[in-house]
Amino acid sequence: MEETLQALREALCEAKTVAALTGAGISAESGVPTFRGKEGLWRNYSPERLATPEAFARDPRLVWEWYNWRRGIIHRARPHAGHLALAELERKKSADQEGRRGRFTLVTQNVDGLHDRAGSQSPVKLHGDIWRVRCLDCGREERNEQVPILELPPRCHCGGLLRPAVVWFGEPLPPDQWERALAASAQAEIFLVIGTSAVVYPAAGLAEVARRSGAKLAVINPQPTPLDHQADWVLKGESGKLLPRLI
Ligand code: BJW
Ligand code: ZN
Repeated sequence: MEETLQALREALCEAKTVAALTGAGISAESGVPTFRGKEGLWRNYSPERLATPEAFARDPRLVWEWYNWRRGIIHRARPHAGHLALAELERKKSADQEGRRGRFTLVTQNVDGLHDRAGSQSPVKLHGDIWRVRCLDCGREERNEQVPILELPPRCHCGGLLRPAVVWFGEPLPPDQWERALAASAQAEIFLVIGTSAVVYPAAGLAEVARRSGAKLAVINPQPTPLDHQADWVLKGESGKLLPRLI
């Protein structure tokens, strides 16, 4: 493990462009539940049964109860040393390096905002933001930090139903965020995959985009992932412990 860490550390130092894709696992050590695995289930509902426009249409109150529960947990959570290490890597890479400017792009599937709170500058948010809501009728989107939202389901000034401004199954990702993620992945010399089961597309496909464009791949996860066999480095462990040691 120490050898792999050291090899990746040296490669990160050398690389001019680095991108990272994070998932729910990076927030697990902050106390935010992941989606999959038995701890990921909420009242026996899987994310595939709650995170869909059909589920919201059928029972907006039930879906909002799930989001209320998660907003409470995230509100109480704090970023940990792993989130801070990624913010630090970003600062290191954007500082002038021997006259050449490096770049680090953080792409997250998480909606919790913990990367922002750790100091990352405008991370790419592929799946939206749990602290924003959008009206089904007039389309107005706004920040909403109420914890918990008392009247469920909440309504817009226009009377329309408000939904969380997140990306559910079957919905397109925000085009501007997707474009940024694609560009960063295609340009990366090293692509880090941290705390994601890498089964939800198109996000998981970014690793393949990076690799086909010549990037080396590193996976940081205590469990196996479908990307391990194509990775140049596989670090089996928790992001809160490994990332500070790496960076
Ligand atoms: C640790 C750790 C520690 C634990 N340290 N690690 C069939 C085949 C292929 C694709 C499809 C298909 N059928 C449908 C699709 C497409 C679908 C999809 O991918 N489905 C698959 C599940 C099969 N994708 C979509 O629908 C996407 N949209 C789309 O494709 O649009 C096309 C379109 C185009 C044009 C018009 C219309 C449509 C949208 C996907 C949206 C996903 N949304 C969610 C909810 C977001 C909002 C919210 O948070 O409420 O996103 S679902 C959920 O999964 C959430 C996550 O971001 C996402 C990924 O999960 P993640 O982050 O990987 O978490 P887990 O729990 O899976 O894994 C945690 C990992 O951490 C584990 O590996 C642990 O080991 C690890 N870990 N502790 C490090 N301490
Ligand atoms: Zn409205």
